[in-house]
Amino acid sequence: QSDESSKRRVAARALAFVEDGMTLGLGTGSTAKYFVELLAERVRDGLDVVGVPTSERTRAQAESLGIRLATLDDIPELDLTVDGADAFDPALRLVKGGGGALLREKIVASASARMIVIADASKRVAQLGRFPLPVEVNVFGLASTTRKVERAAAEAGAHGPLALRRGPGGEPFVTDGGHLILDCRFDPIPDPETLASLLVAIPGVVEHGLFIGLASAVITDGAAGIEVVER
Ligand code: DER
Repeated sequence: QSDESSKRRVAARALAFVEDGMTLGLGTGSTAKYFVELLAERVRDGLDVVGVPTSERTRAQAESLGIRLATLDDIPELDLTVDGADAFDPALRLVKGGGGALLREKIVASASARMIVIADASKRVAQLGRFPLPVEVNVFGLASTTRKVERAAAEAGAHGPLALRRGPGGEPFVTDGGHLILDCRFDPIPDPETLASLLVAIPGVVEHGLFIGLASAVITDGAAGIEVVER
């Protein structure tokens, strides 16, 4: 299972990829939180970097720690994004979105020359599907979009129940972008590429948590210690 020391170790290892003067995408989640924390220590020691946060909560954390921030409008192309993942497979295909930030995370990752994923051993899977796939949808036409997502998944050989993500009080979870999230228990996901292309063709789907061809490497922490898995 995930443990905090393992998350901190993989976050620390990611710092080795950060060079002075870099523009960085700052990820979201409990592992990325350690990366931002450790990066701030290096900034206090004089490291000169600019960060583009992938969520309001990462922005708040980075700001409070004194990391210089910018937007993708200021810097349309970044050197490196460091972010977590809910699952990664041998081809470094990811499921992301457990923290609800997948849209900005994917926009920032795709604007970066490289994406380094920091993920403890519990995220390593042989096949994607065990972690529910988040699909970010527009609130308009939700029931119709939900049906289309089910049909698209079936066409891609993925089956299972979908659930609207709700907050602690039972209210629908709303993303930084003002959208809703369907958590899709498609287990397994036999053909991620086909599922990804079918999902984005649905008008009410804003984005999905399959990150394919974006991760340059995954830093993970297994029995043999820290391991950098290159694509
Ligand atoms: O929401 C996200 O995509 C996060 O990066 C998530 O995938 C990883 O969060 P964790 O580091 O808290 O497990």
